Amino acid sequence: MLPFLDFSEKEIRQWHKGFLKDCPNGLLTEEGFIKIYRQFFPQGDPTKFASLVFRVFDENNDGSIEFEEFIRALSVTSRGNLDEKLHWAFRLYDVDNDGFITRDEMYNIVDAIYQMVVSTFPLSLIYLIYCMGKRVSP
Ligand SMILES: [Ca+2]
Ligand SMILES: [Ca+2]
Repeated sequence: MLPFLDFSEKEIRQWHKGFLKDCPNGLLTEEGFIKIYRQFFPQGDPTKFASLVFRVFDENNDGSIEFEEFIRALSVTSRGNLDEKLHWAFRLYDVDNDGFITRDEMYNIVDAIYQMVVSTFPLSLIYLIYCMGKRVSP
């Protein structure tokens, strides 16, 4: 089906089945994406973070995540090599897509993470995520 991925055909079929269950028309909207995040972070507000991640998933920028985009992002974030993961994370931070991560973009993502996890995790963990993020900047 999609031979360039690190998933077996069986795994891809399973993901596809789950994807179609959540999105019968084969398209995951930003709203639907945020809803998924809400299930994982019911205490916080993941809206901002989910929107930022949505941007990276939606590679062709058409406002929805097709299954191919979904599985590709999943493949990179779970099984990609370090370069692929860093590249992916860089795109997450570089909101205006100009190839640089500015201080504002860094604050933006930290703020998004903070809103999402503030009531779920202790502050020390948020700081840790922030430090991990710093290592991604060029
Ligand atoms: Ca898309
Ligand atoms: Ca930028």
